[in-house]
Amino acid sequence: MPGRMKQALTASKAPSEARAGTRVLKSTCRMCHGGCSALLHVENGRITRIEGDPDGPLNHGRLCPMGHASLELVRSPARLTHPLIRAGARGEGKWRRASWDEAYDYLCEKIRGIWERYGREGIAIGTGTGRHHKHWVPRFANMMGTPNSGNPGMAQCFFPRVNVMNLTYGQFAWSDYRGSRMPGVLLFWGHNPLNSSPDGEIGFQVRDALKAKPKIIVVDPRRIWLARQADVFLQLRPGTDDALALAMLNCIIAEETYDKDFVAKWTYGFEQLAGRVRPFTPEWAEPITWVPAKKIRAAARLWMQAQPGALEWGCAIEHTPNTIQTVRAISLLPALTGNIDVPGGWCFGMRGVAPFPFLPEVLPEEQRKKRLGAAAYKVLSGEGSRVPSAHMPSVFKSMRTGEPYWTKGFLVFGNNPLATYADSRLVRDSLLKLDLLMIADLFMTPACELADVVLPAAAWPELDQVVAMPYFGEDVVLAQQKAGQVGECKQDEVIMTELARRLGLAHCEDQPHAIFDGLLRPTGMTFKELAARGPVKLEMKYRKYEAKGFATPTGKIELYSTALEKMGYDPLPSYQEPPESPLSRPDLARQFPYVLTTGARIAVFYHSEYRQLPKLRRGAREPRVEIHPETAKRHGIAERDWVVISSPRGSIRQRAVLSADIHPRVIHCEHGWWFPEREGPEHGAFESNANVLTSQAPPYDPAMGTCQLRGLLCRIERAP
Ligand SMILES: Nc1nc2c(c(=O)[nH]1)N[C@H]1C(S)=C(S)[C@@H](COP(=O)(O)OP(=O)(O)OC[C@H]3O[C@@H](n4cnc5c(=O)[nH]c(N)nc54)[C@H](O)[C@@H]3O)O[C@H]1N2
Ligand SMILES: Nc1nc2c(c(=O)[nH]1)N[C@H]1C(S)=C(S)[C@@H](COP(=O)(O)OP(=O)(O)OC[C@H]3O[C@@H](n4cnc5c(=O)[nH]c(N)nc54)[C@H](O)[C@@H]3O)O[C@H]1N2
Ligand code: SF4
Ligand SMILES: [Mo]
Repeated sequence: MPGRMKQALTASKAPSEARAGTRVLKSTCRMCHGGCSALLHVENGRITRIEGDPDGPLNHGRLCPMGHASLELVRSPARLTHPLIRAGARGEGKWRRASWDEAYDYLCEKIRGIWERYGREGIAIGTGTGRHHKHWVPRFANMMGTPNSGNPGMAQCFFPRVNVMNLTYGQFAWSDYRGSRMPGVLLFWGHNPLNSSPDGEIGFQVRDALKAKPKIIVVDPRRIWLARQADVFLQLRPGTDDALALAMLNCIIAEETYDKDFVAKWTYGFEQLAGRVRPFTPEWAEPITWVPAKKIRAAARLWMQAQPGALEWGCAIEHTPNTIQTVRAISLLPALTGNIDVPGGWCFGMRGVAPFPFLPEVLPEEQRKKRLGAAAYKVLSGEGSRVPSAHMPSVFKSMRTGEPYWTKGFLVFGNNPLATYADSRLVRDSLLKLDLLMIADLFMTPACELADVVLPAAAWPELDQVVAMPYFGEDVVLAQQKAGQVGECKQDEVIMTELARRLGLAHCEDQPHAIFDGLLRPTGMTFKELAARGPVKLEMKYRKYEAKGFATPTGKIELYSTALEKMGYDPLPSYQEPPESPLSRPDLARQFPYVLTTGARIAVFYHSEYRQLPKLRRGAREPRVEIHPETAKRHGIAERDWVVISSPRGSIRQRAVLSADIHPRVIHCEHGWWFPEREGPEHGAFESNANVLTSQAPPYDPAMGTCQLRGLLCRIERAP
């Protein structure tokens, strides 16, 4: 190990004592995006216990309810254990058991047939949110020669923030909880990390940071637990975050509370930004956002006064068609404070692992140009993106219509498309048109029921992987270790590698462990060494930009984005009313008078997952809709009544939870619902699923192709 690196790493202690005859492996929980260190106890090749690792740098021995249910996941009798090939008509739910050889042969023959008739772009590759194999999917797509890979996140989750931060700051920034001081103020913007622990930002760290009693500002249509602790709570109308952020910028600039020296030295385009936000006063924002102007001012002042501050933002700001400008506006709030890359502020990570070999170079140029969305949405699919992805509404359209060409095959590694993409019925209609649908999953989901081939995937304690957290910060490097195997389940990376070998693709000889070792090269360790040693934490260095500037075209934080301008987009943040809202569609609002938001995370489920696990299902037996008591009364709805929630797309039912914590004009539905306990093939997939209500139709975000998942219109009535 290089000397410098050796010093930077903090070793962890040996595993805690185990029963005689038991091996204890150090691994990393991935029941969510992951990052909590866990100990896997193994007896006779079987996992017998999973517990938090006291040496875990992010969790210090703790696990959340989902982490505690890991063993139940491994042992669930509902797990898929061997490959299945469709035996009846598509979607009929009839299957025959197949060997892996048979499944691979079937897939390779179908794939070659599609290549011959429709070209390499005739197959799209899909996945879900950041699981262990998230990078392997776009890599596999490049190897397959298809420009089209994607997932229901990308345009709708995290990548608007990642790409905007790259364009604006040159790198993604994270809140700093390990410096010589804690943040003086935490701004939680559409984000509840205590429930969600997203992207390797573990909620336990945020919980610990609260002990230092920072000032708290919360921007949320619901009075979540954090809002109860807050000094200022801005209860906004869903989908109007852009207007609110512009008004805060207006306030900071008009009151001249910004750090003038830092702004002059390290930012680009201040005068243009000041000119842009001048009309967007808090008084202008009040009727749009429903937040009183004086509260907007109070939030802007507190943010500037209580520095250093950390911005904690979530996916709520990525669920409208003005995502990029919304994220841009919010991202500039820390820049004006000057507290960038300082202890207790917003910091750049130490990037402890080597760049992942995505292999963009093996995708021929003429294929890259065919990426669906590439011409229109350059921040999602083109030069503005870190991990270019296809525009998924366009991919589904190409399945249905053959425009601009046919997508005939869809190979999916870990996603339940009927649950998590907008407009579930449209997604089903699209999938039914395919010649080949393959899904690798842990369970037989309603989407699997539509497939030709279903492959049994390994769960997190059954696989090896390098985990670098948080995403695009990579300050902590951890290993996941294979501690057992259920049935014939295989790890996704192994399935992709074997398919590549049988299809004779470029780089098919690369083995997963060689790639793990390559990623770990900067640490001087091999995967085996990391696994034996346990988690390592890189020593944090601050104000890294002072040496080389920011990695943007001007070397400064681009308040005015020259990169966005070059791509033909607005270089300054702007406001756009969501396309389906009380202001933009007053005609529709007469029939659908409430503003709908969906999918605020709950502690027991991960999107459409874990409804099979009794320990977690006990925490939320049925889908729940949150309604203000006054609103409920108007419709004769009592606590626990079944409620029909309707949008212009369709209707679902969920159980009423009456709560004064939600804005009276806002309705919140849980997302991801289906009922594994119900008969297939549908398993109630369209009964209570929030995405029956959402739409993947245009307009989209002009740079990112994002559609509207929150802030839509709806109505409610008591179910008969
Ligand atoms: N337990 C659990 N953890 C998860 C997940 C899960 O499904 N379950 N999913 C993972 C994934 S992929 C992600 S992206 C993260 C997401 O996690 P977070 O980014 O924390 O997002 P949410 O929990 O969806 O929403 C946070 C808050 O946004 C509020 N909100 C709703 N609409 C709006 C709006 O228009 N504007 C504003 N400002 N706020 C709004 C909600 O009321 C909610 O309290 O969680 C990850 N972690
Ligand atoms: N209405 C609405 N829709 C939303 C959201 C919302 O807030 N509201 N949130 C959006 C966001 S932010 C995101 S990121 C997406 C998330 O969407 P997804 O990540 O696609 O979530 P799921 O549909 O639950 O897909 C996960 C599937 O993968 C399986 N699985 C779990 N682990 C593995 C594994 O290791 N290998 C394989 N092969 N399979 C595995 C699970 O059993 C499950 O069936 O949803 C989006 N959809
Ligand atoms: S926060 Fe995520 S990684 Fe940590 S225990 Fe819970 S599910 Fe596992
Ligand atoms: Mo997400």
